[in-house]
Amino acid sequence: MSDYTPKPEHKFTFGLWTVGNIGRDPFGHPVREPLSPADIVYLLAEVGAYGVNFHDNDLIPIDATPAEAETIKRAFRKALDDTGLKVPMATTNLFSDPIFKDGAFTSNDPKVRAYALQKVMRGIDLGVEFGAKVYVFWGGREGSETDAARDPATALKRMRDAINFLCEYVIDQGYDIKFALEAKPNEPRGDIYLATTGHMLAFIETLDHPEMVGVNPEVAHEHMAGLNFLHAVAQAWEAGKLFHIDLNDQYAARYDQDYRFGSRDLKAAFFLVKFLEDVGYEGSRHFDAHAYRTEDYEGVKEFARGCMRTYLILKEKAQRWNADPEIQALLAEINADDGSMMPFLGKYSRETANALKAYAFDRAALGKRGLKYERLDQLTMEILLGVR
Ligand code: GCO
Ligand code: MN
Ligand code: MN
Repeated sequence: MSDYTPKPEHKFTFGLWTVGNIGRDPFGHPVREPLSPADIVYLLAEVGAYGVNFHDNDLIPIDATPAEAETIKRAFRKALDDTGLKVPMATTNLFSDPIFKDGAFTSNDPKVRAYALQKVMRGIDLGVEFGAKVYVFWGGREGSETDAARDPATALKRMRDAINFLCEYVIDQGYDIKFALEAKPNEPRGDIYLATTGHMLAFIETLDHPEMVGVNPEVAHEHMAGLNFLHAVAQAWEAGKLFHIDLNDQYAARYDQDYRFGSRDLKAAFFLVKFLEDVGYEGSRHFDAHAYRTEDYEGVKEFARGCMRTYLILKEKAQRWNADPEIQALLAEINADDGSMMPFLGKYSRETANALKAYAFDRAALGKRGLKYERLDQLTMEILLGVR
């Protein structure tokens, strides 16, 4: 029997807003009493998490006085010291307060845009104070219900100006923190700008300091758009931009469900875990998910334990997949290469191009070849189903 106990080296993290979610939804009132940030830290330590992340206002309410803020920070710091939990990531709430109803960085009101910058700078200071090395930007309100309100190209320009400003702030302060941009197609706005991880990756290249900025892809957000999450993650990884990841689960074409990791599309979760482990991703495995609204705090703990346990089970399944002789034989066959195309598939030269144009391919034979992916997929399913 394998050991699926979470350990610090697994880098499992949760947000204060995840296990601390009180179960409010657009149709119903909270179903759980709020916990203090310090209590959430103790809860996370009990279930075996490595770290805890926060929005500025998860930790310190937006209207707290400096004295109240100090008291909260002291209790939070004590809980971190008592438990050994780390704060690898922090972020800003740029969506709850009415001031952000039409966006933060992209608002038409310059005062709102400037306030958003002020709030993020203070949030970065707070994150750095607790040791965060990644700062996430999720622009939940950066979008529209009607494009009459704003030209979306103007929105992008404002977004760029804001991130450029904040990169300079980090440099100026000498902080050791990177930015990770998180895309979401909709909810709470009708449409959110920069809707997918792919959009974000393209946007990053237009910034003044692209080296400081990566992405924070989230399973649910790509699934909401009907996309393949692993493909987004792989593109980010390949570009050196996978700075953080939000793990959860979600049915496509529905409201933002934020289910326990692996609870909906086990196969997608398997290939995701396999990818992260195979490539040696070293960042946090952050669960940005919520327990079902049916649960009390015992259920919340079950939820958190379940996220981590499923990850570790899938990690073991991935090792099994990698070690499976039949799977490996199939992969070797599928990827067989007799070297004859080597001259054509490397760097361009005029001679190579001319030789390739003149080469006679047996197109019919190549098109007839069966690729054995049915067998490969079924073997994968049998590993997942526990009979292999
Ligand atoms: C959501 C988002 C948020 C962000 C968080 C951190 O759909 O609500 O995923 O949970 O990840 O604000 O930036
Ligand atoms: Mn989300
Ligand atoms: Mn998220």
